[in-house]
Amino acid sequence: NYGNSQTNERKTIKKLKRGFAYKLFYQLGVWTQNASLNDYYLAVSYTVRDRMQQLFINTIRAFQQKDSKIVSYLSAEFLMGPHLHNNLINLGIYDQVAQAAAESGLDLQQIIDHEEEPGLGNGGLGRLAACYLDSLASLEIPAIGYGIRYEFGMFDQAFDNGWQKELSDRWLQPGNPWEFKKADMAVEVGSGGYTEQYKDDHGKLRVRWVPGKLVKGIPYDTPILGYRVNTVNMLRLWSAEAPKSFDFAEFNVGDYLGAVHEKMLAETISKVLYPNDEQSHGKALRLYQQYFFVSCSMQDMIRIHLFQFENLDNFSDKFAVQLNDTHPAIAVPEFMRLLVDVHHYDWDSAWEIVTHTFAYTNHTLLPEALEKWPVAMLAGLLPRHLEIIYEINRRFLDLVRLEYPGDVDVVRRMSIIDETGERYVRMANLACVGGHAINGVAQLHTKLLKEHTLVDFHRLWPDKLINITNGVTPRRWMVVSNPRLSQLIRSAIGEEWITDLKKLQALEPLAEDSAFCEKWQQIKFANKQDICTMFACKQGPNYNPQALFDVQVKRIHEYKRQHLNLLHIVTLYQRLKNNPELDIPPRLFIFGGKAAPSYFMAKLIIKLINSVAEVVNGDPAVNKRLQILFIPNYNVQIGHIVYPMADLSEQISLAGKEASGTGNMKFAMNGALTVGTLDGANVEIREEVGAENFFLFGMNVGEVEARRAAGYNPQDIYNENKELHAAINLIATGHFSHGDRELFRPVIDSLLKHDPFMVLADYQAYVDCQQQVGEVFQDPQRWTRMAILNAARIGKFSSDRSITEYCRKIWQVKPFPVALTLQRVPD
Ligand code: 26M
Repeated sequence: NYGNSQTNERKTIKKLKRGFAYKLFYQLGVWTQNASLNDYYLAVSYTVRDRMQQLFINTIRAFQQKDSKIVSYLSAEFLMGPHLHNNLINLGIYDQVAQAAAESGLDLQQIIDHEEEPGLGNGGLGRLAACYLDSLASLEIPAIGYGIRYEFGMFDQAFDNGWQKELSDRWLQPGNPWEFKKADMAVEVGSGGYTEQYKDDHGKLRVRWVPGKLVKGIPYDTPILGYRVNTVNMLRLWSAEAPKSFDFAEFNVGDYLGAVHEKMLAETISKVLYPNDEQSHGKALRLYQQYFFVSCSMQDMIRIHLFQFENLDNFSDKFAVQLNDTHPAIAVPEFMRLLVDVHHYDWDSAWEIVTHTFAYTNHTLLPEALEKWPVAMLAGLLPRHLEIIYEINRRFLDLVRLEYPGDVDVVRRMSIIDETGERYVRMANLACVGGHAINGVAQLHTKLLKEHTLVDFHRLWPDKLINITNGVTPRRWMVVSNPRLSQLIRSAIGEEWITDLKKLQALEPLAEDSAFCEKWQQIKFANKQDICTMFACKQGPNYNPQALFDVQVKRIHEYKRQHLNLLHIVTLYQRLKNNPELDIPPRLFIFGGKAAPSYFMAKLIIKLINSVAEVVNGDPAVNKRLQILFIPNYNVQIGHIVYPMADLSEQISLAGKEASGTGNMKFAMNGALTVGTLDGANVEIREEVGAENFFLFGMNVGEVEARRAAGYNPQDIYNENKELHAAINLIATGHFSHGDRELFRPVIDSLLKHDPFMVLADYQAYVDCQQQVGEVFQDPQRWTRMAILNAARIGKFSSDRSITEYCRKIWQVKPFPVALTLQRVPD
């Protein structure tokens, strides 16, 4: 009934317009004439948020039904990215809101772009948590994401003369319309103090922790919409405040300023997200952040449980708790403490509940990234937890000794306490012992966990270690960020792929359809033009949208080998200088990524890329065919722009170092081809899209091991490879540093003396492979065909598939569709 739906549409738009005006006037207290862009952003967001409330409240009601099992995703990081656009897409009201905005004299795109993204994560691990929340809601799985409401998220990156500068991220300053503060749901968390034994009412000897200090955790809830379903899950982030009773006590003895000071200290707990660097490993504040959010979350789940059941016996039937890396692993002794000390369970029953509740995801093989905390630090901060960890370890090591009689080495390796020097608590061992499942994040990663990092645990419990390959949400990474491509796919094969990504397979025959291929090319070109207009080149001619857009965006780390990419650029630069007639397609090299503030080498690599960019972009002899753009402040928002315009995705880590990677999936979904090593999920992507549609180079894990065993000497390669020799010398002799030969010496020295990530060993294979890339790009038909096949065959890497596997293999949860039983408030 067209006429009727049209009047409904008009009604919706009219209501939305009224909503904007109402929010502006009553909630923001401004008049249309003097409203700022931020006022409009808030007014639109509040209007959209109102439309989520009925679903949100009904979902929370469903959580309280006895037969619904809830997934709790515990993560120190959630890199959510902007909410407004995503919520409009998931609610299915983008077009109406755009129309209502237009009729109110507003540009919806401008309002969307105004949002300050919640960047409460470093990179892959935090963004994975966000994709998983999207899939959990879209699959109608009841779920709560538990984390920390950092006042300052990931720092903003700026460049100052090519060097990274860190600026504080005040994301809450403009106001956050997506969260609800739940002051009445606050919980208390202790620290320090001592433990004591006492006799309870029945004369039973018990232990209790008498903390020296308390802080309050206040939950802030953000609704997480599923895609066009009734389920609206919740992200519950904890903010630290000083308890009232506490500063009153100080006030009574007259130390008012002392009390204010203590209050300030309490509030630093949730002040800032630590950028991931090794430096933060020893920091008591970081450990306390972890304990703080974990304790709040466990207490919260217990409260929810006891609201429905009279005891905690069946807790693990109600909650499945996933530990996102070891950052929340202190949950294991905390839950034991709550069960034994507070709820008076005996040890064995408590342990049964705990181990059935938790499961642990490992995200790294790098030994230096495995978390460990000094025993002395735990003793001071969490004395009861240290006792409990010792008891867990005592019982666990008894089991190990029983299994391997006389093997003292295996006991030393598997112990939760590292006693090789200063004593540490090994958080990975604690997480392995305290849960019923451990998973790696890609097939290769899981295999390496089984063979190296967690080999002893795998031998002891052969069924515990499983693989669940990462995935990303096609809602955000296609529908939201690439509207042109999504529309083309919709008009070709319908919309089922949005919730069932394997359906993209229907695109395969269209790779032979010249009309479709032409549209595909036009869209890529339009996406590339967008970025050329957004970023003007500072040193040379404007960026050329005809060029091959060759993109590497990810955190700057030596194992990810941004400097290998750079050596290729310098090689091309030399070739062009030596031979101006050289027949290679024009390329734009795009970089994005932040370096940890204390990671000297990573920051120097940023400076090096920017320095090469300055010379190359400014050189008229090459800058028609070679240009470099380092986009500052790479974050989710920039990701929305970058993935849709890429021709080539750089996934060039040393084999065995990248656990999975998730950017690799986002690129391929948007029709970029990959140049990559056999590392992380690249292996599976290549398997899916076909070896003939993937540019593979470099050593595999076995070859890396063999090369190292044979005594790897990078100097030999430097001496033998003429082009490499010249490229390194060009940098070393100051060509990119105004003659300064010292500036980049640490990078050069590292490469020539140790080269821990074997950049030189893979250099020639990489350069040769890139030569092929260039040749294929000069055949646009062939390139487009390959790109379409990549997108068509990428279905496996939807986070919907990952989450479905977690539900079946680990959590034992099923969809619980939400019925809208609670009605809206009456008009
Ligand atoms: C550690 C100490 C102090 C402060 C922060 C940290 C820390 C924070 C995040 C350490 C590591 C962190 O993240 C690691 C990470 O992002 N790993 C990536 O996880 C992705 C999702 O599984 C994988 O795709 C990547 O391969 C993996 O590098």
